[in-house]
Amino acid sequence: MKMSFRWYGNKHDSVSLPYIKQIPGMKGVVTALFDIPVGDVWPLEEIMHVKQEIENYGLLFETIESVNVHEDIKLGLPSRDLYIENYNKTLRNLARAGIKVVCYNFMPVFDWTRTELAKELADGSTALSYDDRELRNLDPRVLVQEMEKGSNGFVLPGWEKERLTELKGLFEMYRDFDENRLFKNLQYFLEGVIPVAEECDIKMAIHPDDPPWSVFGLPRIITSKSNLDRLIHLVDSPYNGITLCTGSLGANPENNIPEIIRHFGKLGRIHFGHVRNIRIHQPGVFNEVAHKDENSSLDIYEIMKAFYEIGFTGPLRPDHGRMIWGEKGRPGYGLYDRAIGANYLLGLWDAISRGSCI
Ligand SMILES: [Mn+2]
Repeated sequence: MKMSFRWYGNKHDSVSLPYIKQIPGMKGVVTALFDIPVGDVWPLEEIMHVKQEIENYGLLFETIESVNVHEDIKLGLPSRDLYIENYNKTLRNLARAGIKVVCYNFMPVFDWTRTELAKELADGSTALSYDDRELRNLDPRVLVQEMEKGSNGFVLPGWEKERLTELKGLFEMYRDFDENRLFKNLQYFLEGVIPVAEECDIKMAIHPDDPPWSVFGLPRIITSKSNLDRLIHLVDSPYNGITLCTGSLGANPENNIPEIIRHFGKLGRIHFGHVRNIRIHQPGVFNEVAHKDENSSLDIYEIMKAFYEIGFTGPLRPDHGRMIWGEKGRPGYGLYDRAIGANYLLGLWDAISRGSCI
């Protein structure tokens, strides 16, 4: 397992590479070219520039999160062929820079969704939270404004303003869309990119939908063990894999995360780990908590044990953190709580791996 840290680049992050370097046990940085519009080819020069920046600090640059999928591909529009071609050009450029894993998601219109970006917890820290009852009464356009207001001046990936200005038209286009249709479009995309990923030796790792259920009536498909099983068989290649995000899948208590890790791990389809803890208050209502939390809904020890048991050697990162100690930054992506989280995970990993040798 290679402990990694998500970084938004010099322009878009309050956390700097020298600080990331100082986190004990930190091996790699996960990033993307955030200024390239979705659907455009990532220029090799710019990829090499970021690679250099990261490697200058002795950190690995092997994982991209994310190369986003253009909406036309999800919608299955004729223009998708051009965007798939561009995606493959990006994969080829990333391979030249030594990238091994590419994370992406296939959520229509909205990326990860929360109703509050700074919910105050009992200890005075703040965290991202979600309440289905609130979402149900919300106009999607209001949510977009709220996300922007709460973002502390950072552009939240997946919530770029330009992408969301045409909300009404997008909703119109997804009318009558069901899961099967979205799965079909995902299959078309994978049939287009997996052969290139194989050639490039880049593992594609789909991120689960967050939360793992329909929002605003839009279909969501990467939500459960059975749907993940369906995904890996759309194109039966080890390069068609998963980002196992515990907090996303875990928001539905029916998803048994350690069991899901063991199942897909044994099939060799988990290429990237996101470990985050949450507390579910009632169905559809949850907030994020510290990786170590006495009242959480996920068993982080069992989760790390499952990763260990499958012999996981890929990148794994603490996912979102709380905002603590007065830090100001990108919601979910401050330095302090993620650094603490990373070291809780590393501590568990040490105990599990050394203990099992006795
Ligand atoms: Mn995640």
